[in-house]
Amino acid sequence: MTFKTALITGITGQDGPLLAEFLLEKGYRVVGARQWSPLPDDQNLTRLEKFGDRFSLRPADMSDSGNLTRLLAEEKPDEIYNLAAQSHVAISYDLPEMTADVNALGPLRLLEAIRTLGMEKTTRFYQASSSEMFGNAPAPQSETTPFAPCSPYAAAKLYAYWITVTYRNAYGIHASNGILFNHESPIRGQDFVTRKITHAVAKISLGGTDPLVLGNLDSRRDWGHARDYVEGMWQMLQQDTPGDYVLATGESRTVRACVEQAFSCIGLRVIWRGRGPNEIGCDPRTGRVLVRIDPALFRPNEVHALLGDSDKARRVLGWKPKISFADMIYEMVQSDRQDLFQGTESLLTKSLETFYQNEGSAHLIREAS
Ligand code: NAP
Ligand code: F7E
Repeated sequence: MTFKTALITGITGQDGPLLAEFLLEKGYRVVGARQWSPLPDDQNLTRLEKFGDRFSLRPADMSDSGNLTRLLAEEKPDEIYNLAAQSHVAISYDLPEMTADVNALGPLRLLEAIRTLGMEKTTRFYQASSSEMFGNAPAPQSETTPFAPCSPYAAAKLYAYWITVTYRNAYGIHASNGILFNHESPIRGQDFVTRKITHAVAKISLGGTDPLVLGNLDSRRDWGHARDYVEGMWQMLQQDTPGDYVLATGESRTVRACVEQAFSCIGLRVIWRGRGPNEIGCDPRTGRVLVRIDPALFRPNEVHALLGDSDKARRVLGWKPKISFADMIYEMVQSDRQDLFQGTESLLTKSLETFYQNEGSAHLIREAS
């Protein structure tokens, strides 16, 4: 029996391993494309070891056309999921040219390789487009909302979106854009706000004394779980005709609400005092400062409110998110606590001291031990 082969770029990120796991469980052969590094971080890939040689890794860089073309020629994938990107919006202001090269020209290079190799009719292509492309367009945002990118990241992603549509229309490639709203998981990069929050909360629950330091508390995001979203990516490539789909939960929350949710997982309530950069979040029982603001973390241009309308994906793909925001944040806090518990002995010792001081988190500490 022959199984389909999927090529996933960005295999070391958050979505790459989760999508790979999903496809491997379906029987696919999966090739993960990883950029070269002298110190590779394969932590997120350990979950794939159980699939043996149905999963393999190949070196690939989105800035190297020859490398990408050879990779496609050798692996002959039935499906390509282009997840590789410089995906941090704030960093894209510091590295705008690199962001454009990887995020905009990277997908062009892959699409050109498909064309050059005559694989237009045999290889399906998924492009990881982003809700950031909507910028500050009025909510809710759907496939018909006009794009208004307002960061180098979003502008690069918008080029990638349109070049995907262009190659679909010009060359008949089965190429689809998933316009995905924010999605998170325990393996989310620690520089993204949800994971930064859950990691800091986990540390505090284990006796850490540093407050959580954030930027804009009032921006709103439509946060879903990455496990639900990788399924939607696959569903797009199983359709007879390619298309562009929004994946979103249809619920929008502030960063502030995410902080409150995460602290509630360890039995702490947060009350807010002060305004703007002087605002702090405190534990009402002790007055301890749990959250403070660093204006350096504000962005030059903020996307204030994202709220997705994924009606098309729900109707055409039958996709819908299954994991709630509260369950996702709980899972992330728990996972961070587990990692800290296993990795840091001094924190573990401290946590025993806090065990009796903080009734709320006692049950979590017991579970983690
Ligand atoms: P992520 O965790 O930042 O992963 C990005 C991946 O791209 C990493 O494996 C990274 O490799 C790789 N990469 C970066 N530059 C590369 C290059 N020059 N050549 C080859 N690989 C390179 O991102 P994610 O959260 O999994 O998101 C997956 C995709 O969806 C990204 O394109 C992102 O922009 C898009 N997206 C994400 C969200 C979200 O909320 N997560 C929403 C909408 C769209 P290293 O590990 O070596 O750096
Ligand atoms: O920021 C605010 C920040 O970096 C969310 C990427 O996956 O989703 C992600 O982009 C919000 C912003 O994600 C901090 O200003 C406050 O309003 O977690 P984030 P993002 O920028 O929405 C989209 C859909 C993508 O496509 C991207 O690839 O949180 N915020 N304080 C902070 N953000 C960060 N990172 N750190 C803070 O301290």
